[in-house]
Formats: sequence, C-alpha cells, structure tokens
Amino acid sequence: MQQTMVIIKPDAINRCLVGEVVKRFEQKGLQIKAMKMQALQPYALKEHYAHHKDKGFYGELIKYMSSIPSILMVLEGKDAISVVRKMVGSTQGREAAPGTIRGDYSVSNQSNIIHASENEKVAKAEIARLFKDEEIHDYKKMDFDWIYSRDEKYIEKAKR
Ligand code: 3AN
Repeated sequence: MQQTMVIIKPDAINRCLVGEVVKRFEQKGLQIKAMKMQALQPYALKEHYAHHKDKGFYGELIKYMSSIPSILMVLEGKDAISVVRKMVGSTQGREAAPGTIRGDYSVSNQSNIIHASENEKVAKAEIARLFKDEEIHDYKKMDFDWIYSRDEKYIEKAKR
C-alpha cells in the first residue's frame, strides 16, 4: 500500500469544511494512518513550497498557510497518491472539475482547501518533514477485506 500526505488548509478550517473533506477520503476507502492539527511555521512552509519561491504569490501563500493551524493527515491505500490527487482536482479552484474537492468547494487559485502530495518522492519527504514515526499508526481496519479484491491483497503481500 502507498501513503500520501494531505493538508486541510486554513480556508477549509475557517469555512467548516474539515468534516466534508475527511468524509470523502473515508468513503472512498482510504485509511487514515495519522491525523493532527498543527500550526505550520513559516520555516516549514518555505521548505514545503520551495519550488514556488520565485512566484509572485509566494509571500501571500506563506502568510495564508501560517495564518491559523491546518489539519495534517497521512492516508494509505493502493495507489493512494494518484487516487487522492484525482479527488483533490486541479490547482485553480475555478477551473477544477465539479465532483473534485477543489471543484466543489473553491473558487480561488490560492485558497483551494487542500494540499496533496504530488508523487512518491514528494510524499515520502513531506511525511518525514511533518510527522514523527510514532504519529503514524499501524492497524488493520475492519472493512479492509471488503475494500480490495483478493488479488489486490495478494499482490500487495507478494511485494512485501
Ligand atoms: P497543487 O497544490 O495543485 O499541487 P501547486 O504546487 O502548483 O499546486 O501550488 C501550491 C499552492 O500554491 C496551491 N495549492 C495554491 O494554494 C498556491 N497557488 C498556486 N498557484 C497560485 C496562483 N496562481 N495564485 C495564488 N496561489 C497559487
């Protein structure tokens, strides 16, 4: 199984959308491996958004993301990174497809509800940056056998 990191951003918290967002991931069948509220400090955000440091919106992005705490989650599932990115939708809220989280809840380029890791390398780095090992929980969810086929589980086991 693959892990990805999600940040439910300050706009979602101010707009009371945390439950809506978490519900979608639970209903999809993703497993919550870690979840916490954390005030993201500018130094951590500068690392997180280093690839945007030359963009005009960078300063505002850091201010918005450090304005109030965020909710941080580690989600696990088969191909979790691409599954979650598809559910999140494209970056610009006004362009994001209806049915995606951003498409349904955002009309902004900046305040677009949620961050999700974009690939495996980034996911590993983000999880390592923002979570301690002991905050990520290993447990078998009781609906696991109904979420994946026998083959999907066997292939996973064979990989271990
Ligand atoms: P994504 O979050 O979809 O991976 P990135 O990595 O291009 O997209 O952007 C990171 C964050 O920067 C976005 N989630 C958004 O909050 C902000 N952002 C991106 N583009 C703009 C923009 N044109 N104006 C303001 N903020 C932006």
